[in-house]
Amino acid sequence: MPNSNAIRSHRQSEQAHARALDVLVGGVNSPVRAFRAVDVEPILMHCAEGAWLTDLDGHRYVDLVGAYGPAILGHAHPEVVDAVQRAAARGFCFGATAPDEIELAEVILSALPHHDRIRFVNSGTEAAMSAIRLSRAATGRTKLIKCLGCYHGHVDPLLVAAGSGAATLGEPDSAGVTPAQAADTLLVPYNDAEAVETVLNENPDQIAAMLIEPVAGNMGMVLPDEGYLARLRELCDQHGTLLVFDEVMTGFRTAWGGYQNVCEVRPDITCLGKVIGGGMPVAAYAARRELMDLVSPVGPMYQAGTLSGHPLGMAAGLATLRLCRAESFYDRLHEAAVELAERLRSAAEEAGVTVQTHAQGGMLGLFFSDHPVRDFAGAQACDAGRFRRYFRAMLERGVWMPPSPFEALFISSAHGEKEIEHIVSAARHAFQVAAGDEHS
Ligand code: KE4
Repeated sequence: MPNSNAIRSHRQSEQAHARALDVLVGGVNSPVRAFRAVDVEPILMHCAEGAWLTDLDGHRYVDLVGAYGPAILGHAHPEVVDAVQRAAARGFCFGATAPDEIELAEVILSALPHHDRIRFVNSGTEAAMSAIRLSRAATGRTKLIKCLGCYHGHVDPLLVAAGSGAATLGEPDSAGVTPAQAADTLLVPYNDAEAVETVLNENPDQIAAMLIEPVAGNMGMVLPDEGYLARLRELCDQHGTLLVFDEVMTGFRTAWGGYQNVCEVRPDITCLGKVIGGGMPVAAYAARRELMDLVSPVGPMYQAGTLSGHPLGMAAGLATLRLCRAESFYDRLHEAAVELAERLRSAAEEAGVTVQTHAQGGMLGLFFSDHPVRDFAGAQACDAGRFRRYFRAMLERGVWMPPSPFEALFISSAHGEKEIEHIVSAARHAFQVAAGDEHS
């Protein structure tokens, strides 16, 4: 039974955060960690192992953030730690290609039937930025389509009504993105193929690519309607527009390879990240050879990176994917996510609270909404007050959740029965709190 740590102090976190505020913008290196959406003092972490995190004050939490996706094996998996340590002992990076880059590329491409070349970069943002440049280089067109509520990193032309952090901050357009940069990006609701058809028809021969998260994970988690992604494939083929699947979050998280192997829709370009680096800064973009051969040094599209294909990241990624390749790894993860989503839904019902839940592979979503959520407008209409109360109550009961209603939840292969029971038991209490009013 999780004991409440509401009475426990967070003094070490408070002191460290005060120090951080003097040197790091907002005391963080990524906005969501500032806990602005939940109006709670940020908590800083000391360490993590398996499904558990320990904060600076020694409080322990079952992790439902998974570092926003990478920690599919849980934290500090001994085989991954060992692989990184062995790679580090050989030197960190050489300014030259090393064998692990080749091997990780082979493993990833073996899982992506429609792609036969890949380029490693260091963040999902870089992968999306490169995919945009490649789409424009390949088509000679400039315009892009993205979905309201989908997030592809802080790429200038895509910070136009972005989801995730920007949406939480209530600033759909980011300062510093010039009108010219935003002008080429056309926005459509997620799960609305007709809107995409209209935009393509209104901009004939002008749209280089449509970028989409095949399972949306930055407006909370929203699944694609049956046939939606296949319809996007048809429309892109009709209009000579490239279909870019941003699988930075869903890649090797929802299935071996990614959601493209679940929905069986062929993207022209795939962005990857998170799991493929096992928690190290590794991302990538991949496509068929005729597209990727446009990239330097083979083709005219320039893209480079000092630390691209970093040996320690490659080692972590290889060790992680080797373990993800285990027999029925994703089936077990999916079953656990479905079971947890179902138990959370019934715990909410016991408290008289209606929630919508989704689960796919090791990702799950929970919305405080009486209606199914299938796009960003639906996610924005959810009860933010209930989310805030639920978040705080879960935190006090030792469950680490994303401090924003516009994030997905993640479980790992390290989440066993004990962790699931801990989460559900905390949730029973937290839904009671959520059901109360803001001042309860
Ligand atoms: P990074 O540049 O943060 O490595 O990746 C950007 C990105 C691209 N595409 C998708 C689908 C993503 O989910 C992300 C990053 N996801 C967020 C979580 N919603 C990272 C967490 C954060 O911003 O701190």
